[in-house]
Amino acid sequence: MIKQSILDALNNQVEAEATASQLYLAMASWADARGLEGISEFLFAHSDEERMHMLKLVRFINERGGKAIIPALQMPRQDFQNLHEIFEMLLEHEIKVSEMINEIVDLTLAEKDYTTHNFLQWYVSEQIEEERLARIILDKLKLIGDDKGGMYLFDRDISSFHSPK
Ligand code: OFO
Repeated sequence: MIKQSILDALNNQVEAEATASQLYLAMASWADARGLEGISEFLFAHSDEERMHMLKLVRFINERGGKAIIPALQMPRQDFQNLHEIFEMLLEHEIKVSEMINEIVDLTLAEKDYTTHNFLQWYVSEQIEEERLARIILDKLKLIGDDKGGMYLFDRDISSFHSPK
């Protein structure tokens, strides 16, 4: 049976993944309303991925004899200054999620819960990839600056930067 401390941490993570999904959905919708087709598709897909991360946790908790808690969420930001702000926020959020995952990994070792420890390794790798991707995108946005032609190409090519898994 899964320990309560691990259960609480995993349920907290369910909320973090759901929050990320909603935030990226709000960003996607913002980009969609501005005709940024490639960027909105990328963000819609990223939002779906975060929901999948949440579902994976929900299923794992229930399989281990715990009870997954489906949380109420706060309304995410609806408006953003520009793409730079969006991807800065996204990177910041991913860094926070990585820290949370690492803390649960620490806890699983302290509690000798090697099953959950093993399960979390997928999230550890996933976070490396997501942070890497967000940094690549931010670097490209910095290069483009206010260049409209560059932004057109960025919007066209973003899907080839590898969507998060
Ligand atoms: Fe990108 O956060 Fe999920 O794990």
